[in-house]
Amino acid sequence: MTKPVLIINGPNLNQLGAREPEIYGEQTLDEIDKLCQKIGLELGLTTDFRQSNNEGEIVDWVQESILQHSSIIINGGAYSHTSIAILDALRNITIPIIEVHLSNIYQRESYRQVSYISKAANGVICGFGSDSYELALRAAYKLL
Ligand code: CA2
Repeated sequence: MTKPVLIINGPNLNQLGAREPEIYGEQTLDEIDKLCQKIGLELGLTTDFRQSNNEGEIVDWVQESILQHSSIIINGGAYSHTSIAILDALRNITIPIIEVHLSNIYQRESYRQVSYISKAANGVICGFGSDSYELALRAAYKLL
């Protein structure tokens, strides 16, 4: 039995659907969780979907994944652009890591165009709204 795919969502992503739908889409994070469960079922994968506004908690989850999960999908939110702590934690694991973003960060402000998480990820999917998560799950499946 394959271990669950850990899907980590960083700061403010719990607010999805409330503002800026033109950038992030209209889905709530709960709806994205349900989408991931549905795609996971199709692929024979279980998902463990989480959100935190705290950098240290995300570091703890990455460390936990070493024993508990088959792969990580991570939308680090704004921490993607700032957190060496999350990068160090990701560099210390060997399971596949897929970075996702709802928006195309390369079309946005210059400070969003750099991601520390990318330096540890097998690949990056961005710009497809909630479909970024579906594509990331399919990528995780191929890597497993
Ligand atoms: O495009 C993405 O997925 C981001 O990771 C989303 C982050 C942003 O800081 C990254 O640069 C790109 C922010 C998510 C905040 O989302 C909100 C949505 C509605 C209302 C408030 C926040």
